[in-house]
Amino acid sequence: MRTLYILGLLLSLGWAQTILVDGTSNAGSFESGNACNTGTFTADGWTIVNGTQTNRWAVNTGAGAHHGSRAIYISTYNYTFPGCAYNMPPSHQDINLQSAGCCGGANFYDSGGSGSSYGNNENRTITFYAPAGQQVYVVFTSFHTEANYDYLYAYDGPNTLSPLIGTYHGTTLPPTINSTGNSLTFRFTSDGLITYSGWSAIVFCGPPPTGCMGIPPHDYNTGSSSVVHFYRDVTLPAGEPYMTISAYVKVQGEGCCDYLDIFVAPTSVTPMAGTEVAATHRIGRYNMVGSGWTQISRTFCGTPGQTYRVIFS
Ligand SMILES: [Ca+2]
Ligand SMILES: [Ca+2]
Repeated sequence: MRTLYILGLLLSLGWAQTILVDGTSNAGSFESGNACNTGTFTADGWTIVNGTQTNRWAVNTGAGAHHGSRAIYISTYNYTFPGCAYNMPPSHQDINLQSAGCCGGANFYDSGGSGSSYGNNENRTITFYAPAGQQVYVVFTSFHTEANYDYLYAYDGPNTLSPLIGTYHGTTLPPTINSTGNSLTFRFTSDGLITYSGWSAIVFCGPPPTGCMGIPPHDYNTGSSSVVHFYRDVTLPAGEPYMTISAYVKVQGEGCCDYLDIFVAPTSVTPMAGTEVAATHRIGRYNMVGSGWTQISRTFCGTPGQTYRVIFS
């Protein structure tokens, strides 16, 4: 039997926030249930998928949280990584992210850095290395070169002889890219006229194949009828590759079998009662957290401007 309550408050820390659930004055709750306070509750932008189950998602309206009573927040913020910033170098550089202490994130810019443009007639390369068995991930947060004249190339390997991943120019933000091995090379070339601001990106190491959080596969599988969900879509703001979902939860279920899961999936994923969301989308799993409210916080990264489906199951 599952007894899962989600509630929460969240982390402010000065980041931009989207309030997903605000328990104040019964606004924004998911649904009333056996353990809920009385009152009128609404889904407030969330889709609840309970099927025929009696499980209830509840948002407490009890005292004491960041925004009124209890809420779930998503926080986004621009990261900078002190000591871990690389401009496109005049001559080739190999960057070992692990030995530099930058596997958790490094800022990567054109030759002009974050504040200036690249130069004319550039031909520069850099290679980032993750530890063996991991991959290099790159999330672009801004991009502007002269279309059809100033090109950024990404190669899946240690040099420009490695397979070409993509060629980027103009004002279209490159997609999030990653190596298949543990190295990724960039080359930038510009012609002799007209320069722009270049790019800003975040480079980090991560395990294959599930992306930023590297959540390992799980071997747990339920009987089909007890899987319920609630979900809504959230768009990452421009320039914001990271999203942190924070909440206070109570999770009291069978130690063997009952979990609260948090997923971030493409909007093509539609949760169905009785069916688990694919584990590859999971960013958090909680079981036997206890009878008291416990704060949880999970961060994932995606493509700025893209819409994702946040799913609690
Ligand atoms: Ca140019
Ligand atoms: Ca720049």
